[in-house]
Amino acid sequence: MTATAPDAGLAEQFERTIARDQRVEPRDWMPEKFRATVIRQIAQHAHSEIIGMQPEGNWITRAPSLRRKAILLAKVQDEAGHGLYLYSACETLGADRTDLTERLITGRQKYSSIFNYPALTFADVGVIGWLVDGAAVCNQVPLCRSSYGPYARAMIRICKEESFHQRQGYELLMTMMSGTAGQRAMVQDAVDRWWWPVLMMFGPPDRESANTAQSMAWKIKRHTNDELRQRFVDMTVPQAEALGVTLPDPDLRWNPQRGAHDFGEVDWDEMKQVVAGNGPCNAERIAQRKAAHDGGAWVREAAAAHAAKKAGRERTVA
Ligand code: BYC
Repeated sequence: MTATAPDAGLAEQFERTIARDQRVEPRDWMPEKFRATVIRQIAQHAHSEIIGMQPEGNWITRAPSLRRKAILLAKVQDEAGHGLYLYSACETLGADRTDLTERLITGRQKYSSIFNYPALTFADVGVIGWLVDGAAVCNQVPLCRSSYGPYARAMIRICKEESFHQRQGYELLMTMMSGTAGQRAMVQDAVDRWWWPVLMMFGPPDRESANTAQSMAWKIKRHTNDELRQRFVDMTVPQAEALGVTLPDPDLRWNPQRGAHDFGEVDWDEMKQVVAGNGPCNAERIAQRKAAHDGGAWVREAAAAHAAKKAGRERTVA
């Protein structure tokens, strides 16, 4: 139901809705560029949740105890759920889920760079919870106030679950840090490998962010990439201290003038390479997603046949 006629009254109403901090709903008129931007952001987010199941999913069969296995299974299942809410939110804008999946598999739509790094040890599962989900919470809590209604509402539940995920990661790491010297070294090694890629999750620096200005004006995004990256660093430093790990940045220090931490420059060339498809696990992640999609073809066919049969029966009864 795409309303394309830029009727002055409709455009004014849209602007008023944004100015008053109200939500744009699926049946409302919206500029096509707004629609395309929201579809792009939600689709990338949905793809990230689905691809994001892989690094941790690989550890389900190797979790060190039944308790850790049950926790991990539930977490990965939550991520599938997040993907589903987000694909549904995208469909309210007229996007087609099959098409979105196709775009992911063929590399025409992006997903978060972070999931192209490998989870090498079980400490990585804890660090993904603590830092990756921690960054996700920091980035996504403001999106509960995003101007597109179905996205904002989906984010409320997602954020509750993400903050639970973050705490489970931190609890796992606390347990490992109170274990052997080998376990503590494993946690530090995982922190050293994930810290910089996590800072890339917030997107390119504001000076290079193509979408931030317009997305902020439309209140799709509520803060810039750099603002949220700073907030995350400030939030994480005391957590690292409490845990007893060092963050691998020699330039990281409190700046009393700014009332915030200074920190080193992210390797933006590395980020560009990973986003362009040349990260350590890009090919593997997409191949696995494609295999799962192809393997599920019979389920989709059976569900469609069942739905057609059911509709036929209902027509006969009526
Ligand atoms: N990786 O103009 P910019 C999770 C793209 S799921 C790859 O600043 P924008 C979790 C960007 O999309 C985490 N691509 O863009 C799941 C844009 O692409 P186009 C996912 C990136 O949209 C499972 C271009 O670069 N979270 O937490 O204003 C387990 C220029 O950037 C990245 C979300 O999706 C990146 N890191 O801002 C555990 C949150 N960064 O225009 C955890 C929602 C940027 O070429 N999304 N790009 O298509 C957002 O908040 C914003 O879309 C972003 C980027 C801050 C990510």
